[in-house]
Amino acid sequence: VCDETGKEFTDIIYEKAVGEGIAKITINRPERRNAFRPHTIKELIRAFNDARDDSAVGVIILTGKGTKAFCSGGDQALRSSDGYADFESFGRLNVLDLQVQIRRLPKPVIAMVAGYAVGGGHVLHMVCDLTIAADNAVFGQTGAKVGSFDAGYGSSIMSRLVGPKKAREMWFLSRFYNAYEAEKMGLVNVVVPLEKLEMETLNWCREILRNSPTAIRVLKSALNAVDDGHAGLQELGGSATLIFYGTEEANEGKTAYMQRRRPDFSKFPRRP
Ligand code: 2NE
Repeated sequence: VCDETGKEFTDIIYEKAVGEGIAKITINRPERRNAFRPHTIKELIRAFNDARDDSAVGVIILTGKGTKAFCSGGDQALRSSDGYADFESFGRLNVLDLQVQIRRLPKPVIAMVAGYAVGGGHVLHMVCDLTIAADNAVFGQTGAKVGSFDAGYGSSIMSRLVGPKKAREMWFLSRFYNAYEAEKMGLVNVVVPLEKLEMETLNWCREILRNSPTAIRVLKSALNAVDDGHAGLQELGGSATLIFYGTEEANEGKTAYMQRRRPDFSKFPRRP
């Protein structure tokens, strides 16, 4: 599968189900339990951009290759004094850009988790809108053990999902939790047998795709708005502008400007 520039991906697999409205992005480093390097993140960002811009896509699945891991976080072999470095001499934490991208993407992103979702991989599933877990899934933060932390979404979203006490437990103790414990904690939406994971995820996608894309777009930004502060309100506000541009009232303003006349908004109601 090629990306939009025609270059082949090396660290991910990017697929679209033609006529279905579903894109699937798979982290493809199973020999490293799907740990990501900066290059992996760059490819993920390109694939998510493509799925966002493709109006035939309504839902995006994020997953990991194989059944052993969704993602084990940053590739520790590439960790440097200033982030993670692969082909470049300086390190970076570009996974933070990916988290923001998923959060602001106006389409639902579903994490389909088999095996380990740990460290930065655990944060990735948390920033997705929904998580469907296989019964072999394992969740946890390893930061305090390996000398790392995510003090951004990795902390604040977790606290929202599981509550402040449990979030402290997850981060301070670095314990792992099985799929059923994670479900009980509110970390995942549903747990299914491993062999049914893909089918169940597709069913959730299809149910979403039957519903109004605009309603879902506005709901996603509304559900994030308070937590995301000014950026969250800006995202929600952008949807309001987008919808307003389709009205006769907005069009009158633009048309009057183009015709160099005074706009006439008199016929538009001032609703209570
Ligand atoms: C994921 C886990 C629990 C799996 O254990 P197991 O026993 O199933 O597999 P094993 O043997 O540990 O791993 C298989 C191979 O994958 C590599 C291992 O080194 C091993 O390589 P070989 O010995 O076969 O050569 N591997 C697995 N995870 C890796 C990783 N993250 N980086 C590099 N190589 C990795 C177990 O593997 C595990 O605990 N992994 C480490 C999890 C972890 O600590 N991740 C980093 C957290 S920090 C982070 O992600 C982060 C952040 O905190 C802030 C910003 C950005 C990122």
